[in-house]
Amino acid sequence: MAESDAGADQLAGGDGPPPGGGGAGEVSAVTGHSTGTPESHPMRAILPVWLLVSIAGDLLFWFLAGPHIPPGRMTSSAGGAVFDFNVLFVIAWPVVFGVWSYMAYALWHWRASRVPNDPVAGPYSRGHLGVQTAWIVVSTCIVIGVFIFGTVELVVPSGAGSAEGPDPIWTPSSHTVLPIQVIGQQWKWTYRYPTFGGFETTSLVIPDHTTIAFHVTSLDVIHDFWAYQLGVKADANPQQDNVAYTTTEEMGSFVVRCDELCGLWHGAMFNYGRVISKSAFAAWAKRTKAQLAANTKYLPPFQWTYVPDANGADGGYYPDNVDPYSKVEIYGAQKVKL
Ligand SMILES: [Cu+2]
Repeated sequence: MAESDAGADQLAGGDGPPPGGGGAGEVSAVTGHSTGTPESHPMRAILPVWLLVSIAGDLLFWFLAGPHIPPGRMTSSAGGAVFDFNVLFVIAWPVVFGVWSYMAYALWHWRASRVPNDPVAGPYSRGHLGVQTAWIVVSTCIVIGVFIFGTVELVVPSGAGSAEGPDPIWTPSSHTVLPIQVIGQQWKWTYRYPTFGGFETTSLVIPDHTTIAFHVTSLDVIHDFWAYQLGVKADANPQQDNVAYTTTEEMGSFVVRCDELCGLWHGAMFNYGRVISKSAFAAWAKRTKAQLAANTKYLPPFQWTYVPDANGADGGYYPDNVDPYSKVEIYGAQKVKL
């Protein structure tokens, strides 16, 4: 901005050479106003246009695109991510459009063909107090505002769907939190339900309108539990209980992927999950607990973390006398013949 003001001053008869054929009486093609004095700088005439396009763009985005921004609103953390993105867009758009406007003005105003014999470099600008003050004040307000907004948005939804380690700083206000253990291993995800006897499944089923505490861990290398539609992402580290909270708000299905390069079949390390009604979940949990009872007894007792090598040669999680690829195993996978 400062540069443009000084530039206009110079073009209007300051130290610089007169613009080609124009001089003090130059008429701006952008605004139709004279650039003869600093008060009538074309950028001032662009301000109302900038304001109008900024407000219109923000409103159109908020009401037309905003509700459809991924990852949707299946959980508090997904909805929070959408809200945060939309607010940041609304803040960013006037800045982006302001930069574009000035760039368009600069490209037009200082184009080579307009002043054929002039050096390409524009004039220097120094000492415009108003522009400098506005620049610092506006920049500071935006940065501090975004900092406060970001901090509040991180704290209020109990960590915003991100993992907080074994001892979370921010815990949910809800007193009924359903703990679900997420276990990563090369190369699959499984889920244990400690409040239902510790059975283990290969798809993640969770009840609607419930605060969930995901306890994410790994049996081998570092994986990353990424349930995109839930807005939850947490590293799965061996012998670490990494806690991530979220509250379900809509029913639907979602994908769980590994988001940490973890070996040859990392790309195939995904499965699916569903958010179902509370009553359907209660029935599902009761039914699944009974169905998997024969498998559950072979699992190690539920713990927040596991020490794979302490238990045996088959990767440790399963007892030595149980082949994890046998028929009693719940995954349905076939043992690879080497
Ligand atoms: Cu992985």
